[in-house]
Amino acid sequence: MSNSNIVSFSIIIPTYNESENVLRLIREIEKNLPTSDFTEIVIVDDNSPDGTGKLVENYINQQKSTTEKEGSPKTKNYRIKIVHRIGKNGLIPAIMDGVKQSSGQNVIIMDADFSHPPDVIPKMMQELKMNPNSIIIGSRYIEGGKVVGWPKKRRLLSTGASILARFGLNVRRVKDPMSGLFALPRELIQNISIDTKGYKILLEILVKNKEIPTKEIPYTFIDRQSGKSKMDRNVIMNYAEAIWQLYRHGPKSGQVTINEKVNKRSVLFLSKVGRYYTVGISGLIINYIVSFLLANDVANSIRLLSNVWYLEASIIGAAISSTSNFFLNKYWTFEDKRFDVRSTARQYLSFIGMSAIGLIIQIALLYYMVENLIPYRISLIVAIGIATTINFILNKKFTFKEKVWA
Ligand SMILES: Nc1nc2c(ncn2[C@@H]2O[C@H](COP(=O)(O)OP(=O)(O)OP(=O)(O)O)[C@@H](O)[C@H]2O)c(=O)[nH]1
Ligand SMILES: [Mg+2]
Repeated sequence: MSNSNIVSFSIIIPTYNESENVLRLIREIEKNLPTSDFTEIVIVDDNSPDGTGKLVENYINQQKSTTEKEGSPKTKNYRIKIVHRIGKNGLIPAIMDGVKQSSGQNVIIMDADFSHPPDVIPKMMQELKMNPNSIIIGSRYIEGGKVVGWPKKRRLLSTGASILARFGLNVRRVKDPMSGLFALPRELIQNISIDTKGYKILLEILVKNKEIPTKEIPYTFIDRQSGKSKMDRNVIMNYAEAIWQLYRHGPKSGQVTINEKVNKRSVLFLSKVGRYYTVGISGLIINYIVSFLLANDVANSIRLLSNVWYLEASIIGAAISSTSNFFLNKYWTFEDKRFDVRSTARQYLSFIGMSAIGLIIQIALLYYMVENLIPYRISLIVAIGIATTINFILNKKFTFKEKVWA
């Protein structure tokens, strides 16, 4: 028989405008709870305009009055609690509030919209009892798990974000690190400092507890059938921001492993390469527009802005675009915000010099490949790719005086 003084599990369910789901969900959970443990169902509502909080409140009172009239059934192995918050200020703060106001030795987090089927809850409890001190994750992405009802775009977004998180943040061991359904001992969640606006609290916990064992159990995620989605562009922006902050968490925690350092460096390196390429593309566009506008298009006898010979126009185009490339790379790619005349001029000359070297490499490679019967189009792409990367490394090291691999 369970001891009602000891709460084994607190199921924390954040809600915002879930009036169509919340009571049905509570009933389903009640039906599925094992009798062996005392459980607390904690609804954390952000003052939902649709009255979700009130509904739960009434439900609890109704249960209480039945108990008073008929006496508590001996088998009742749970209680329901509602936490009212003053307003909507994000999913993670709501969850953390729920955790604080609950008392279970273990905590389970789940959504209210039936995306997380109530019948996996007992399985998760069982797993956690068999593996105490670990994180049990309801997983869509291991064998046996799946997602039903998401359009292709959202599926792609979710898979992409998971991959980004798994590899970028070094939580490779978990296939579904962004799951909203998980169970863990209270200690692992209650003292964690959450410093992101993120949407995915599990990811935070995993990044900050790399040594804790995890176990995934498959379930079928079903897209919400009723109620409104809170997934909007804001959420995506917050996610990107949260990933970035978590990523920077590594060095702050002082517990970075060599592996993470390498990981972090490679992400940083790639992000700079990415910016460099982006600037390069902007340069091509600027070059094209300037050359086009300046040139006197003889063939079509159009006079655009001026009337220069097309080769001169092209040289001016190249000069303007290398200048814009230089400033964009200085300010954005290499985040060098000092603009005093002397050092900026020195960097500018160096940048042009490196670009010239890049051009020579590009032409040499192109010549070599085409002579070796590689199709021109492919050769051109490969040559530009290699030359730009070498160019990037040269500028990183000599123009902006950064270590190549840092
Ligand atoms: N208390 C509280 N709950 C929230 C908040 N945002 C979302 N929720 C709840 O958190 C759970 C997950 O939110 P969902 O809107 O289902 O998010 P999602 O699963 O990413 O997106 P959809 O299912 O497409 O809507 C649901 O139970 C929501 O009601 C919030 O700001 N405060
Ligand atoms: Mg949902």
